[in-house]
Amino acid sequence: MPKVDILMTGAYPEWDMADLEANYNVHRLFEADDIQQLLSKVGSKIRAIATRGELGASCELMGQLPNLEIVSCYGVGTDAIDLAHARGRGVRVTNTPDVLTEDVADIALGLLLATARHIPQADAFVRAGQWGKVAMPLVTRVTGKKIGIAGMGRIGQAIARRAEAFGCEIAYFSRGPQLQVIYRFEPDLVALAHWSDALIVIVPGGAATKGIIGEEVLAALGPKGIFINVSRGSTVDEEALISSLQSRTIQSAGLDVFLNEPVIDQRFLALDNVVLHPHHGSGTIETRKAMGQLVRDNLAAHFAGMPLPTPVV
Ligand code: 8YV
Repeated sequence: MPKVDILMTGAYPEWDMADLEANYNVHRLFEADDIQQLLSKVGSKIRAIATRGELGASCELMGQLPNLEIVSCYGVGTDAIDLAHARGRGVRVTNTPDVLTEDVADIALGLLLATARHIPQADAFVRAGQWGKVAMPLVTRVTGKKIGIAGMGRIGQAIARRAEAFGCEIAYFSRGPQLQVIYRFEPDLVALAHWSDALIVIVPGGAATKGIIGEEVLAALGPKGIFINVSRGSTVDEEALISSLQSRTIQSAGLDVFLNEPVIDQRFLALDNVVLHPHHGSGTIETRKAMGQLVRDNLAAHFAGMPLPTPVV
């Protein structure tokens, strides 16, 4: 049987690339000098897109692939995929839920600890030979603090379990109360921020959550408040966040996601009260191997006419 033609929007680790190359005709959009030229040459042959969470698949791209059947996303967030376009054309969409939950939750807590306990600053302090010469400034405790979590899906719950182990009190904001959890539901994000010592955001990206963290929420979090974002840069009004950090309206932030990745707003770099992380919450070997496997399993199932392991559309 001839190999199916697939289009990749971005690179995967070498072990996934090798496997995909062995089983499909892989067309690398991310290496094309002229994207339009590549699309006009191979567009009509493409039956699948293999993409990544942050790269997605626009309606403009899918529109140039008349024989597209499936978009398989390496990532749980599908906000960058035009799901309405896919639905309208009967194009299937899959993602990689569950396998990355624990790692993203780990990095949420890691960023909280790094931000509150000044771990990057402490590392710089030791390397600069300051230890023993001046006192390391005292920092903020995490244990026992009030943690507000915006988003109580799988990752939100995994974050909450970790925060519980730190003896933290937990409340959450979500589309509605999540019956499977015991934490206090707070329908008002401003009220949640006001109550919280640290606010962790893990809502899905997309139109419904665009800019939900704005000036009012940050002001409510207050000058001792810590803000952590492991969701999408789009959930935050980044101007308001930068100005809150500059004016110390909030104490500090730990950020895994930004509005313009990877070319983030340069004003973040000048701030000493933010810990920056390059959208790498799921970036462990173990999880990335599982994500790549799931992308391939979804593609293989689709082309074998079998049920998709993790369908979104
Ligand atoms: C990945 C993500 O970093 O799962 C998601 O939605 O954004 C991340 O886990 C990304 O998809 C890998 O490129």
